[in-house]
Amino acid sequence: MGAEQFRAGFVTLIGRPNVGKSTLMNQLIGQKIAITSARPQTTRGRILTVYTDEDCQIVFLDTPGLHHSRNKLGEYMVRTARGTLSEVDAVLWLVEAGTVIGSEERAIGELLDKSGKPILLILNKIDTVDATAVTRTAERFLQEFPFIRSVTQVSALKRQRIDEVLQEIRELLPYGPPFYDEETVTEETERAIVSEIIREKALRLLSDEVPHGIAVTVERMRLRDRNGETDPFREPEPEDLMDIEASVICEKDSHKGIVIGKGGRMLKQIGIQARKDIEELLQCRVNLQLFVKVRRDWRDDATQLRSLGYSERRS
Ligand SMILES: Nc1nc2c(ncn2[C@@H]2O[C@H](COP(=O)(O)OP(=O)(O)OP(=O)(O)O)[C@@H](O)[C@H]2O)c(=O)[nH]1
Ligand SMILES: [Mg+2]
Repeated sequence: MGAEQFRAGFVTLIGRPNVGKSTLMNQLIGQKIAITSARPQTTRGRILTVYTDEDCQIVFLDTPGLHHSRNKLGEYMVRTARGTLSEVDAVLWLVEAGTVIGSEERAIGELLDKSGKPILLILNKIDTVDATAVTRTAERFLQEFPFIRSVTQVSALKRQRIDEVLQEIRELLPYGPPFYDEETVTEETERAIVSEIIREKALRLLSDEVPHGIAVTVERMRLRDRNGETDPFREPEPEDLMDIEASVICEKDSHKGIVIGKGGRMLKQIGIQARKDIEELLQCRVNLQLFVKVRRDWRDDATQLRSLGYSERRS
């Protein structure tokens, strides 16, 4: 393929919380970078990942779900998602396959129409509803939102028709050289991915209101070789040990005990599950130490949000 025929561009994934944006993005690039959970508002920031093959490069932007925010964190999340619309060549609008159009879909539809970008509707979770319901959803969306370019029915979870999505995007991208070298999968730092993995386990294991008020910071990552020597510039080898110290931050004193659990069992479980994924990510052994801290009502505190990386000043 000659350089003049290579296509490259940016695509954002937009939709309500919990529709499967992060799951789909991970499937599109073939690697788990963004965390996912059955809880709405799992993704809190913009996550950039890269798909590259011999004739195109697609830079994906995963975004937080659009919702009526009830605190400053929520406002930041919605601003972040909307902000991606001006940066991209096309938009994947994700909805669940059985969705009945309501005020939320109309608000998102209006926003997307105004963006002037090509909108590809993705009906996700087709494994959960029957085929006639999926077709009906497609018809209703096309009728109500005539600006939609195409409709693709997928199951992100079951990896069904993922290639069709890539094909739809490919045709819309402008000709041009790639933005990233072909090995690049994400712009996220290792430290950021590690803290997200820990947050994912907390989201999945905790219940009620507690997990929504959780943030995670990684204080220290230090690699030791078999002899206990440390060298910050070395790539990890399987026999090495990465010492990681991280804090699980909650927003109320009463939540601290819940995160720790009876006899420390909850925190231990979060640690065990996180360590497994982190070892896979880093390809070395991991010693993970978790601490629990309280930062009272941090989700509505601008200073706290900034220090946790939930602000536009993040580079
Ligand atoms: N059955 C089924 N479940 C799915 C599918 N895709 C995603 N899910 C599930 O839906 C839930 C939400 O998935 P996420 O990828 O975290 O959704 P999201 O849109 O990124 O959510 P936010 O980050 O909160 O906006 C998870 O439990 C996924 O496993 C699918 O195709 N079929
Ligand atoms: Mg997400």
